[in-house]
Amino acid sequence: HAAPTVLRLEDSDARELYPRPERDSSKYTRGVVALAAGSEQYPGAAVLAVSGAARAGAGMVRCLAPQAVLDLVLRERPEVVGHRTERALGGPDAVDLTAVGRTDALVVGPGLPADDPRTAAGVDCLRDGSGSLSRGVIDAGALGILTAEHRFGPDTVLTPHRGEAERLAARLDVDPDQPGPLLAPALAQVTGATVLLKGAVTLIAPGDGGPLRAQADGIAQLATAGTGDVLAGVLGTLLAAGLPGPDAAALAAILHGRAGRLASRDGLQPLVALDVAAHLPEAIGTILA
Ligand code: NPW
Ligand code: AMP
Ligand code: MG
Repeated sequence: HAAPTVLRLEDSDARELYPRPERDSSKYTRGVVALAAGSEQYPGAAVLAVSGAARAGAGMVRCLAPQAVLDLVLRERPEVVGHRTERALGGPDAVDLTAVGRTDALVVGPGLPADDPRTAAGVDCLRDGSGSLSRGVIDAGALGILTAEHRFGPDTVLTPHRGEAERLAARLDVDPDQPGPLLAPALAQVTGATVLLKGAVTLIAPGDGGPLRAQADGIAQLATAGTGDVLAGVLGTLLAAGLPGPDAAALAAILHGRAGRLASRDGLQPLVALDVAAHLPEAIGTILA
């Protein structure tokens, strides 16, 4: 295989893509993102993902989680609408997470174990054909349940880090050892989804064989627990606003990288994941100015 052409993402791409609110926008026209995130083991992942979603400019953020997780989320982010999953789901067999109310995009996975009822239900919502929603993010624990039977459309984005990508590839009969610029398109091709492969250079591969794009503007201070959960939330908001999967993924990578740069003063000082979320408005403002 020859190495594919990689387009490097620039601020000008973000300026073009960011969905600025229109004069007559409402919270519903800007987009509603629902997140199935956070568990007893990882309650903080829900806080991080909803913070990324809210700070990226969502019209509304819903969080679907057990009460103990919602208590934590709402203490940190009172603007989030909480849905207790014990009630919203009515049991492990319930499939339609979007039954909680209007939802434009679903994020499933941050802080979720593979056997949480929300994991399979969320992935099923997004499945090609039978799914009730075509727009969403499959991250972390939800990547761990994907098999060769799963197919998605281009507005569903898988967001593995290298370790998750390799484990997924092994299950899908894709060579896990190939370099990122080959691995990301291979995973996109077999799943039909857009694949955002995270790392020092983040790669975005559309499922239809479209051009590979790279975001290399992040700083190594982003290598800390929970920054990927923030990214999943940002991406959910951009999908809820109606951006096509590959564009939403490109824009999320640019904004997340810039917020990390601002939060760490160009990499001079450490950051924590919530700092990345807190710097998203400044990242957006700086890029759009
Ligand atoms: P090794 O050991 O380096 O060879 P996991 P996770 C490998 C939640 N979080 N980056 C690595 O191999 C997440 O949302 C909650 C990372 C290792 O074996 C998930 O639900 C937080 N790993 C859950 O925790 C904050 C790489 O992959 C394995 C790699 C688990 O997520 C933290 C790690 O993958 C976290 O976000 C790379 N570039 N390359 C919270 N505060 O609530 C290879 N690996 O086991 O899925 O662990 O990413 O920590
Ligand atoms: P996760 O492992 O899911 O928490 O995601 C980690 C996030 O940090 C992703 O957005 C990565 O692109 C980013 N990241 C990790 N390591 C680096 C690095 N060395 N330089 C820049 N960004 C990084
Ligand atoms: Mg992660």
